Amino acid sequence: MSIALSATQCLICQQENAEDAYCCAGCSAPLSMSREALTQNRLPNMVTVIGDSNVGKTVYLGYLLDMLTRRAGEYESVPKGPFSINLQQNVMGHLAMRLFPPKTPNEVDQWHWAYCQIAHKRRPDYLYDLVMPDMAGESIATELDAPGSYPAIRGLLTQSRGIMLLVDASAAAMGNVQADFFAFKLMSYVDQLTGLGTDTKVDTPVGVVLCKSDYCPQSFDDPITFAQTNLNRLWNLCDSRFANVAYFAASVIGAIGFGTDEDDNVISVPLHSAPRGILEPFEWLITAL
Ligand SMILES: Nc1nc2c(ncn2[C@@H]2O[C@H](COP(=O)(O)OP(=O)(O)O)[C@@H](O)[C@H]2O)c(=O)[nH]1
Ligand SMILES: [Mg+2]
Ligand SMILES: [Zn+2]
Repeated sequence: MSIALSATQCLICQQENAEDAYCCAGCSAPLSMSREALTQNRLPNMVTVIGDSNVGKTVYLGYLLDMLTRRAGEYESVPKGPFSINLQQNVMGHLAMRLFPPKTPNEVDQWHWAYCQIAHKRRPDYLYDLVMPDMAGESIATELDAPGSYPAIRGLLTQSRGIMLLVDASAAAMGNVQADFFAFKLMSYVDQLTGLGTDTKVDTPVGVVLCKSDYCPQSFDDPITFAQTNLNRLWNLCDSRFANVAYFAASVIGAIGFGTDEDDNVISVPLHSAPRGILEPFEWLITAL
């Protein structure tokens, strides 16, 4: 990969930006990614978190970042830019009040990019860039159906060294095919981006995170069989086209209750948080890079 590093050029969509810009005018990616790469004189080691709308991306990533900043595992995260802290604060703050954080807006200019640098505690010189464009799943769906609609998604996936694909396991277990199709389409898009022939598998590591697994605990016992059964299209494509895929069940909720909001709509209430399988997919992915 050859990218000429410059503090004003967006790493994702290559657009030139003003000297004092905070976000890219083309794709809203934080320009701190370019600045960090330049000051540290290295190409980014990008890991992207992606998935359909409502699969649990915000909750998962907010929780993961919080665990990392509290040094729960082998790695430590240093947030770059206020949105990354806001994301974490938003998730932890709402869960503490027994609420899920509110939804992400749809407009491109309202995408929020979480960007953190991750360092291994014993090897602090080796840094990874964890990015999540907290975009609405609809934008990703639009890009998958009509490639070129959102150049940022293409730029991001082309440059990612690792991908965390989040899937709604509870929907999949209940026979909702949308969960499978979305992930299937996304992986097929990634496969085509690499432009490899049929005899060569894509070696970008992909961690498939089965979110909301508290609803379907069997996924914790055997995530591979779970995926093979409930996400069969995705599983088959990964099996035939990707060399480096692993499946992980994850959940942040210990028990869920049901209540109503001020308009009398039924909402789920996270009674207490009990993280399971949050760090594992991340640590696997970093090791696999
Ligand atoms: N039971 C359960 N529900 C979850 C979990 N994570 C998220 N959810 C539910 O999924 C909804 C969407 O989560 P969110 O992180 O906002 O999804 P996003 O659109 O992918 O960012 C939340 O409002 C919760 O109702 C989890 O670990 N367990
Ligand atoms: Mg979200
Ligand atoms: Zn850009």
